[in-house]
Amino acid sequence: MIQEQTIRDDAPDKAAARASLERLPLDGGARRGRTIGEAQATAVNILLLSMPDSSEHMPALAIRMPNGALASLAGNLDGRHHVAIADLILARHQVRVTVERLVRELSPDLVGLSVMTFQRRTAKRVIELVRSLRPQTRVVVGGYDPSLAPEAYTDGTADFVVRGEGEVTLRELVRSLEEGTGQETIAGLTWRGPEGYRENPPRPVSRLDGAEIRPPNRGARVLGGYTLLGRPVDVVETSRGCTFDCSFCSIIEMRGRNFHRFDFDRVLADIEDARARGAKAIFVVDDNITLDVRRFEALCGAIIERGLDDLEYVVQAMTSSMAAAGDTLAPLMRRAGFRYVFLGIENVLDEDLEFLRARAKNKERGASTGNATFRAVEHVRRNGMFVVGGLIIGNPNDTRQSVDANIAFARRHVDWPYIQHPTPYPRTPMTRDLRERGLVINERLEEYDGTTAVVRTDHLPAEDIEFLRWRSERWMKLRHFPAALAHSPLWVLGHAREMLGHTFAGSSWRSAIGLESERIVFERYRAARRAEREYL
Ligand code: B12
Ligand code: SF4
Repeated sequence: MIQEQTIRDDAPDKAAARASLERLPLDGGARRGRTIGEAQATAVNILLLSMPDSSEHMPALAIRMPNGALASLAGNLDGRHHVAIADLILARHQVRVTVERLVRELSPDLVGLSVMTFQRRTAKRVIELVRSLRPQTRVVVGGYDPSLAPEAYTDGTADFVVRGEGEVTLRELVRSLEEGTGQETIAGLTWRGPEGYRENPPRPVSRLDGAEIRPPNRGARVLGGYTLLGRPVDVVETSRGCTFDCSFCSIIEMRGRNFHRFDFDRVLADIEDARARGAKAIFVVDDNITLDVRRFEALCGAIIERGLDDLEYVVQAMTSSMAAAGDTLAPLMRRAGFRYVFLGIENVLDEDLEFLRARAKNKERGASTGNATFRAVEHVRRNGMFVVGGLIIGNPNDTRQSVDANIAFARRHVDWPYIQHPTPYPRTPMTRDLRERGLVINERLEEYDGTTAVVRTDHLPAEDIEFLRWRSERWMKLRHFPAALAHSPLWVLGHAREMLGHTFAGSSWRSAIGLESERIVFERYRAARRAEREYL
């Protein structure tokens, strides 16, 4: 019942989308009016939400992925509780009406939100809405933004902030609410007591080796319509953590430098579960799966052996590992069903890699040969997979020439560009550095989506950097359309107009024949992005 519900994001009329919510389970409604803690040991009604905000590179029209954290959290609550997951990306044009409906139908005792920094403003608006609809509902926030900037939520916004990994912390929090006991002993939790907020000690990261972290509960999802270019998509994790410390990455402050693996039985069962629920594509969300290349190869072998190679996989990989192990790894990946490989190239210039603390990425077997990136790209492409090229341009010393060099590289060597600008996320080393140099020019966090330049360089204004990226990336993306068409003809033909509309947002017939400058088109594109960010 729950799984059958579908809000199609591209549904032409809102009535259809509303109708698809008609069948939300009503058991929560029967419990309306009760407050947790009133009764001893009663099940808690929990609603978990992820935010609708997406980045330019993840157009919701074509890519709507579930938030993996929420299913994992749901799978780790005690079975007697009622839990519903709603990924608001699936209802991005009807956020208000969807939240109203969910709160009315489910009467949640606890609403949990998963938030990235650029989603903070939307999260606060959603919380305000929830509180206005049901004042007795408690609010817990988690994910990267609340973990790394808890102070943004302890101004009355949230009742609880879960810092770092959430499964065990949330489980203990829900138990404490159910039993009416306090939160003093729950590691990793910041909570609101009678004398204000209190920050409990951090929770050590889980080693993922026992039964502490149970498998995800995808059955708790109450909205449908996940897609990756027309294929139903799900997410799976096989490991957590990374031992590198790139200056722009939030991972180290989030969980320290470590790497823990789930065992293969669990991973394969998880993929099977996703497939049984209809997934045809899997996004592997590991922080850095290529830290243990031999294990990754063995995993590909296990996927093939278990017959799970009929799915299509997308994964993020480190260039140095791919360059060094590509001879054996890349053919295995292809056989296992990998199609898109996101390579964190970051930058093709050594000086910029130094600033990003990512020089290791261009090394092969520890030697600074300076061409690991090229070798990695070659391995991926030679084996029939596509390179999603992650580059960061607009670093402090970047000049027009260095920006152009990276764009030229992307044009030649990547199949789908994923070019971003340095973005000062809370507590990363890069953020400190950029602030000390006075380079941050934009404090509107909702624009910290990676493709809005919010940092200038010593030589270029932020707007020019973004313009250069935007101008070239559109055409690079267009080049991938034939491959997408060959792979998913019906879907691409059915959505070609909208996809082109997204890629060339801001263009008009006047700009097409040269009567309007690209700068004017760029301004229109930026205005459209600003409007898009107003979800409620
Ligand atoms: C996979 C991934 C993606 C996938 C997302 C697929 C999906 N739908 O899940 C893709 C490629 C689409 C993506 C895109 C982006 N990502 Co991303 N992504 C990641 C990555 C690699 C892993 C995240 C993950 O799923 N981990 C597995 C889950 C289980 O762990 P988790 O999310 O941390 O959740 C745990 C806790 O945080 C907590 N928790 C989380 N939510 C909640 C909610 C509650 C209520 C509670 C109690 C606890 C809780 O409990 C969870 C279980 O332990 C991270 C980290 C990294 N190494 O780079 C970046 C990361 C999360 N991404 C980031 C960013 C910025 C983006 C983009 C904006 C730009 C970009 N870098 O590409 C876009 C925007 C996405 C969009 N919505 O449009 C940043 C976030 C920084 C910040 N401070 O906000 C990260 C940290 C990378 C970085 N730059 O440092 N991303
Ligand atoms: S290698 Fe990837 S996950 Fe690891 S610190 Fe660098 S960007 Fe973050």
